[in-house]
Amino acid sequence: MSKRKAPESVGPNKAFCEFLLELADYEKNVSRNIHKYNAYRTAASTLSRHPVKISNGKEAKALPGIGQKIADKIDEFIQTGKLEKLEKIRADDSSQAITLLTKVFGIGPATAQKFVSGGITSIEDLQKNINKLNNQQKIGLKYFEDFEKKIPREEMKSLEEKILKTCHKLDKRYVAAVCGSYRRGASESGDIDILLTHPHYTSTGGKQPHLLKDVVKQLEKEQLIVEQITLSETKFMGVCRLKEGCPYRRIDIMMFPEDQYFCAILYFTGSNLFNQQMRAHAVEQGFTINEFCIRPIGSRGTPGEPLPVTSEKDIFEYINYPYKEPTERNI
Ligand code: 8DG
Ligand code: CA
Ligand code: CA
Repeated sequence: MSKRKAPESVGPNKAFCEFLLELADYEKNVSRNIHKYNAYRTAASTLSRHPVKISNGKEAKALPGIGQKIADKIDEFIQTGKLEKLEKIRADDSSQAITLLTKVFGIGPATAQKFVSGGITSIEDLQKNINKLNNQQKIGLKYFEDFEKKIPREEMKSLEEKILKTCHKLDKRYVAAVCGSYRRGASESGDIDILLTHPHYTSTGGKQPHLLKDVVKQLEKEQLIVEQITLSETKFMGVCRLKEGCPYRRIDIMMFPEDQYFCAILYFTGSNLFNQQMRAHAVEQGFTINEFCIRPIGSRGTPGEPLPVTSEKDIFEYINYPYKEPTERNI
């Protein structure tokens, strides 16, 4: 999966969304406070969907997911045109360096901090210290500029067509779908997330490692996949390119048993925030959902047996949640 990308900051409250997302990034990468990160992102998501420009913190606080502290920041921003906290962060070289290094695929916040403490603070520094990088990070560095580029929907469509065609050339029974932001209708995506299943592969029927490997091998033969990062029975991470002249793109292919396909497609369609909210609702209704299955939670708090699922809608119905089309899951 790609680095968690910011929800789009658009609309009349764009300026607020932008500073909230910048604060969110700081909390994730530098302070490593995932709760604050989630709080800022939830607030930004709410504001990006609010149709009118808010004029003070109090108005913002009346919206879901915005508390007093964020309301205060909005007031400060409206009154002074800036945020002291953000000014400090921007002026701090080490915070800026950590934020930069985490943009490299394979470098997480902890590794970025380690590099920065060791004096490695730029992309050039990474290039000079290749020996300190693992395989995944080397690939992240090699394709740094391309991976920063968003993939236009048209290119996503062409990639989808090619990959599906390849799968079906191997075996008509493969079922494959591009999930992630593409399935949510995004005009551009950060990477390609493919979900793959096959009727011969079920959660009780044993492993079928060749099913994913065959697809990867064939896509390599067709020169679509150009680099492997990891390949297991169930997950491939790598690099692909539609054709010469196009940028290199990050691609994930996840293989799921047929009976878990719909929980998987729900999970990998996202958005991440949508999943969080849906899972929270599920728990309130006495269910637990993950990328494999939905299970009722028993009286002692332990999950029971997975429930039968034959569509995404089934999952929504179990937990009494109004069905949302993928394009309505962009929160
Ligand atoms: P993008 O690639 O266009 O930036 O957006 P995306 O397709 O929504 O994000 P992604 O990082 O490629 O992840 C694909 C889906 O995986 C995402 O929509 C929801 C699901 N997912 C979660 N939790 C997490 C998580 O913690 N990390 C990642 N990478 N994906 C997650 O529900
Ligand atoms: Ca991804
Ligand atoms: Ca994606």
